[in-house]
Amino acid sequence: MAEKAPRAAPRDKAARRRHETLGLTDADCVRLFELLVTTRAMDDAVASLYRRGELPGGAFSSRGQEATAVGSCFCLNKNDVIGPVIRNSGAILTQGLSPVAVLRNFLGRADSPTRGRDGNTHLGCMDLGIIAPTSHLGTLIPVCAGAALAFKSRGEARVALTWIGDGAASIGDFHEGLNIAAVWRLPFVLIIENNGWAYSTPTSHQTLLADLSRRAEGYGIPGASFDGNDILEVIAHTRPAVERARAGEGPTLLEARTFRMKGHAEHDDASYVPRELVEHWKARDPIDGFERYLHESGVLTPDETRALRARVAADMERMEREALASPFPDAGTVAAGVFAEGEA
Ligand SMILES: Cc1ncc(C[n+]2csc(CCOP(=O)(O)OP(=O)(O)O)c2C)c(N)n1
Ligand SMILES: [Mg+2]
Repeated sequence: MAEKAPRAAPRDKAARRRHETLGLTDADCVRLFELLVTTRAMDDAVASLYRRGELPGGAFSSRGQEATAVGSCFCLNKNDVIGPVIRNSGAILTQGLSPVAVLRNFLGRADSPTRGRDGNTHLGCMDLGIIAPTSHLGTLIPVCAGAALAFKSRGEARVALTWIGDGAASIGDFHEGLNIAAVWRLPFVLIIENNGWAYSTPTSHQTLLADLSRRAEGYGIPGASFDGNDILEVIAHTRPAVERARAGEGPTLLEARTFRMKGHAEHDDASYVPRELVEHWKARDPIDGFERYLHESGVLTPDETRALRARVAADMERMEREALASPFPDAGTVAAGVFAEGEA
């Protein structure tokens, strides 16, 4: 057996301790990196399928926001529930769904989670605690608060977590869902993913607040804003919020500051976003940043991260082929399961 390449000696002990002070092992860091790289590879595969005319619907990407989704979901237990939105493909992978299931869903195939009824991102899997979203922004806040109410009523130590964009945080459901979760001290965590834009509307046209987490004060709950492109920061803030919820102390409102590195969806070239802003955030790419941390802390060598990236790329190509080979639903059955089938 080939001998393992020697690891770089940690240049800075404080840098190495950063993940250890959060209770994360080196193996946890490798898993986080793998999830980040897999999320991007999957989003890129979806974009490529869209451009090749393979998708019946649109293609959304979480490029630039992977650390927020993966890091926050990493703080949950397997029996907790999440309500993912369009920038949370990393969360559904972290919760345990296979990328091939997501690809099949975008392709509208019969063996996808929506059995070909969706052809987009509206997929869930209750076995993995993933609540399927609808397109109506904000609705997952009261839905997840409702799941949290069920956990509390049954005396189960489970947590519900969902995300909301900076734009959708202006919707009435935000207030109604978060307020009732606060008043009833529900085991609920809400993360605002402030990526600077709601389609072509900048955040400054949505709110005068600089720190969106300050809204927490209005609900009498804790809040914090942090760098959503630094996965260790995401974990450092989400973990106490999840623990607080699980301990029966109620919800927390978090704001992850991040950036949408593509347009709203694949059809949008984002020409309205200033070039300098894109460059500013490109230098803060969450995956490249974590890779540098892994090298500096001695968790993985550059050769090891390169090999991991190559393995993930090869796996994604295989899963894309597998998804493309999946059957379309039988046209005669497409209405089955769309509406509740009760008595007339
Ligand atoms: C209630 C509602 N209003 C409008 C839309 C149309 N819409 C879909 S995504 C979007 C922008 C969302 O921006 P943001 O909440 O910041 O999330 P991001 O796309 O930046 O992740 C809009 C206006 C919708 N789906 N639902
Ligand atoms: Mg936004």
